[in-house]
This record gives sequence, C-alpha cells and structure tokens, in this order.
Amino acid sequence: SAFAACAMPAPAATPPLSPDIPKKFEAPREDADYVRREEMIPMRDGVRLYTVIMIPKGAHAAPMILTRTPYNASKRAERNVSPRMLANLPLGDEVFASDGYIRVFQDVRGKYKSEGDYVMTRPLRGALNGSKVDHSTDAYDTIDWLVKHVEESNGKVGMIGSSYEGFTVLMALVNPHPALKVAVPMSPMVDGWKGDDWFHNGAFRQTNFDYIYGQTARKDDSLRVPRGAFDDYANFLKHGSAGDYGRHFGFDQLGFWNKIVEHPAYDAYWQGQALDPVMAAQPLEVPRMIVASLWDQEDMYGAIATYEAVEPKDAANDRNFLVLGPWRHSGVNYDGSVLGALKFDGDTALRFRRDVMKPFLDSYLKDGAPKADTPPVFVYETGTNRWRRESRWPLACAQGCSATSKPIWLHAGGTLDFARADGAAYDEYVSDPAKPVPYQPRPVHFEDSDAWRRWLVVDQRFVDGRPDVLSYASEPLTAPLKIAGAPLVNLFASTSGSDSDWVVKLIDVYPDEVPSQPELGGYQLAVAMDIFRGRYRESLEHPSAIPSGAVQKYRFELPNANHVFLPGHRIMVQVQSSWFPLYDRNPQTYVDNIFLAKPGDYRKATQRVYVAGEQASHIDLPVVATD
Ligand code: PG9
Repeated sequence: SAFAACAMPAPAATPPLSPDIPKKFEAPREDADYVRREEMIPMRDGVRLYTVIMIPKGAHAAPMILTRTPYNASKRAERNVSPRMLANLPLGDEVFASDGYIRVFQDVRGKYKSEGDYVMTRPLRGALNGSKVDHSTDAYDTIDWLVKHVEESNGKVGMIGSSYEGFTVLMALVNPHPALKVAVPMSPMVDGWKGDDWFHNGAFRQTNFDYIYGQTARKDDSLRVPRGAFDDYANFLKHGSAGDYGRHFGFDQLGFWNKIVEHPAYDAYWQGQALDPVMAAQPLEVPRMIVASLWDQEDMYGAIATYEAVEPKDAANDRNFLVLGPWRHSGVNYDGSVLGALKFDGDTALRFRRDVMKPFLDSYLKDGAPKADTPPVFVYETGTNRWRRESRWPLACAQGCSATSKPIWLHAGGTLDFARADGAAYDEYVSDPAKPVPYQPRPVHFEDSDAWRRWLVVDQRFVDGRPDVLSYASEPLTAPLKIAGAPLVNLFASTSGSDSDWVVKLIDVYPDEVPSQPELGGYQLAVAMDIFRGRYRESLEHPSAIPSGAVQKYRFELPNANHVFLPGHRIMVQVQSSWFPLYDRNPQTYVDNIFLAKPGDYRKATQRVYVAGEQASHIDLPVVATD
C-alpha cells in the first residue's frame, strides 16, 4: 500500500545523515579561460615549495612571470572568483595577464603551504647562513623546474614583486638562473636598519609589532595583537619601552623579535644582510627595472640605494633602470590617480605599468618582441604633475652629479633662506618623552591601513606651532624651484640629555588660497622627511652617549624627491625629537639598549638647534634648473 511505501523508503544514494561537507571539492572549470596548476616544487635540500601556476588555455611558447611571496600564493591568484584568469590575478598584473603570459606565485619556504622553516629575512648563504639554501637558490631551483615542467612556456622567466616580494626578486638576481631574463623589483626591502622596514637610522618602527606577530606567530597570518586599545598613541605610551611592549604581548616567543632586540645597532647582523653592496658585487647580467615610490611609508630606501650601487656597472646605461612614481608603498600596483589630498595626472600607476613596464617585459620575454623604448630613468615630477624621461639619477647631489646641491639655511625665529644667517645662535624647545610628537593626527590606529598608506602626505599643520616642534619657512617663491635627488640634512644641535632623536622634514607650503582645490590652501606637504637616532652620529655600529649641552653635527640624507616648489609656495623645514608611536621613544638618557630602557630613563630634555656662525644648520637641497 501507499502507507507501507512511505514507511520504508528505498535506500537513497545520498542518505540523510551522510556528511554534507565533502573530503574534497573541485569546482568544474570547463568554461574557465585558464588552467590552475598547484605544484610542490622540490628545492635542492628536499624541501618542497607550494606553487600556483596560472596558464591561459591554449597557451603555447608563452613567457612566465614569477613572484615568490610570504603572503599566501594561493590567495595572490584569487582576487575575484571568476572563470577568467584576468579577474583572478592581482590588478597590477592585468597589463600582461591580458596578453598571454603564464603567471606563477610561490609561497617562500615555511609560509602557508610551503615546507621548511620560515626565517623572516633569510640571509644569503655566507657568514649569517651556513646552510645550502637561501632565496637565491630557491629562486634558481624554482625557475629550473618551471622551464622543464611547464610545456606551454617558451622557457623565459621574468620576476616581479613589491616589498618582501621585491626583496625575493633581488635575491633571485644573485647567481641568477640563465632562464631569468628580466626583473622588476618594486620597493624591495634592502637595508632593514638604515631606511627600510625595521628601523630608520637606528630608530625602531613600532608598526612592525603587528607585522611580526601576523607573519610569525603562526604559519599563516591569522593572529593579531590583542592590544585592547583603539588609539595606538595611548597604547604604546602606556606600555613603556618597545621591549616592555614586546614582553607584554608575548613577543619574546618570536625569533625575529628577539633578533631585533639583540641587534639595535648597525652591526654585522644588519650589515651582512644589506643587499645594495651584494647587488653591486654581482655581474650585471639580468636587465632590471627598479621601481620606487616617492612617498613610500615602508621601504623608501632600498630601491634607490640598489639602483645607485649597481649603476656604475651599467656602462651602456641599458640594464639598470629606475622608476620613481608618486605613490605610497606598493602603490605602483594599484590606482595611482590620488594619494591623500594629492591628485595626479590620471592613473600614474596604470600609465607606468601599461606604457613602460609591459613593453619592457615583452622585449625580454616574448619571442621576437621589438626592443622597448625604455628611458634609463622614468620619474614623476611632483608639484608640476608630469612624467619625465631622464638618463640618470640623481640629477643633483653634493659631488659628481650634473648639478651641485645648494644649501638652504635655518634662521633664528623661524625663517629659511638661501643666504646664511647672522642672528641669534639657536632656537630651543623641550622634548618630553611623556608627550611625544605624533606622526599623524590622533587617534593613531595602526590597523587603519588607509591612514597608514597616506600618512607621509598628511598636512603637517597638525604639529606646526606645537612648543616642541620648530618650523622654519622661506618667503613665498617668485620662481619655480626644482629638487631632484636626496636633500642632505646638516643639523647642529645640542641636548641637555645624553641621547636624542632628530626628525627633520622638508615641506612645501601651499599658498593661502588654492582656487582649483580649496582644501589645499596653506597645506604643508612633506616632500621628504626622516628620523636620525643621535647615538649613531659618529658610528652606526658603535653608538655613543651625546655629551650634554655640547653642539653636535648630525648629517643624514632625507628620502629622494623630484619636486617643483611652485611660485607662491614657501619652503619649510620642521625639526622635532619624536615621531610617535611609529618610532619608539628615545629615553633621552643614554642606555646600552633602548629596547630595554626603564621608565626612569625617560626624561625631558632641552634641545637647541644652532642656526648661526660656523654651526648654522642647513639642508643641502639637490636643486636643478627648471625648464
Ligand atoms: N614592507 C613589507 C616588508 C618587506 C620586507 C620585510 C618585511 C616587511 C612588505 O610590504 O612586504
């Protein structure tokens, strides 16, 4: 009967209690325009590295572009869920992904799905690495495997990548595999102590706490510091020294943090990892285009240092190329139309990728492609908002450039002039570690990545007028003034303490009224700024206490700029002694290791900036003629 049939159902193929999450699910990809291969590529020591290979369907004799990443290779090839390869790959790849390239992402050893140990900045084999492997051998072994196992390829490989991924590009240029035909390192981490991620001139960058925790507390990046505070200014102030902060949140379990605490100075550990001298010592075989951002809030040092170190080898000026764009860190791979309040001449990043990088890659990677018309230096001129093709960089410097830098002098009471001063000897302020100067308006929330990306272009009026910030401004300019290179700080200063930080900013002050963009009226745009930890004034390796009250000379370069100060604008210099919480506070009392400073070491100090006579502070500006 019908009743009996209901009570005893026929056995079903999918019983009610069968698990609904399958052991393995594979999305059908018949309509996809690409094939996604996932491989574990063996390295020479047997460790296997997880690699995603995205191949356009029907590809034949296609070039390959490789990126080696600590940021999840699988996810790097999953921007969108789509049957189209272009949509899956990162925005920055579109220009070549739409033209038949095979795209490869690999997890570096120890991260995500790769085997082996992760070492945050794995040194090259040598004094700091006695093993058989490093990023140069891993790149070599990977490229060797790719050219032998990807039958759709033409056997030519290019490498690109920004930041950490730029660091792995540079590493691949050490004893490069013969199939590596071209490289585009973007904002690579090159010298983590002098001016890239970890320190700037010896001052520790506390944003790294979140980075180190995310990257190394687990193999993926799933953990975040449970800081329990929105405002990181208050958060870091509460915990004391960076060492105390680290201890509070368990950082002493993290190897890289301990390495940082053990190496506060520019000792053999940091010197032995700096890549610019390594690159200079390598034969210049593989053509490379080194890309830097003019407002790079993470790795503003290494790209240009590497370009300059290698350039003497580039006799024909056709292998070592430089690009300087008006971007934030890694901004080259995103929309480059605006940065904070600044509006540029269209999407500057797309223009570079499409009109300069793509033909450059094609010419070395595509069989039979024509030679690209690549300028040796392609640099955006901020202020006037246009790209320029140059044959060298920098255009002005202290010695050996086509133009010689010109000093601009600080005058007592807050003026600035190309003529030397003869007024009072100094200006002074009190620097109080209990009330450090913020680097961006509070609240400071490190996890606000938008704020982090644009803080270098934030209007500096938010600190102008603070009693612990000195500002020196020129008269409004009557003619344009262009700088193209690195401004060099020559600061004569004393402190009543025995250690001190010095922050110097070179600023373009907009006219009071800017009709085309009213919110820029009076804007103070930092063109170049940096910090110097005073204990390193005589030696970066061997710090020394600053004699209390004695005038000392601090000489350091600011980041490169290619900027025109327009008529009606003024040039400004600001000087202060803290930049918090981005940089850890200097206790202003000399201690062996600032990471281990005790609360009682943090003391107020009276700072004097000398502005007259033999000890007149000035900045050598890399001034060049305008046309
Ligand atoms: N600036 C990041 C980084 C590079 C190298 C080492 C550590 C951090 C990055 O954006 O990848």
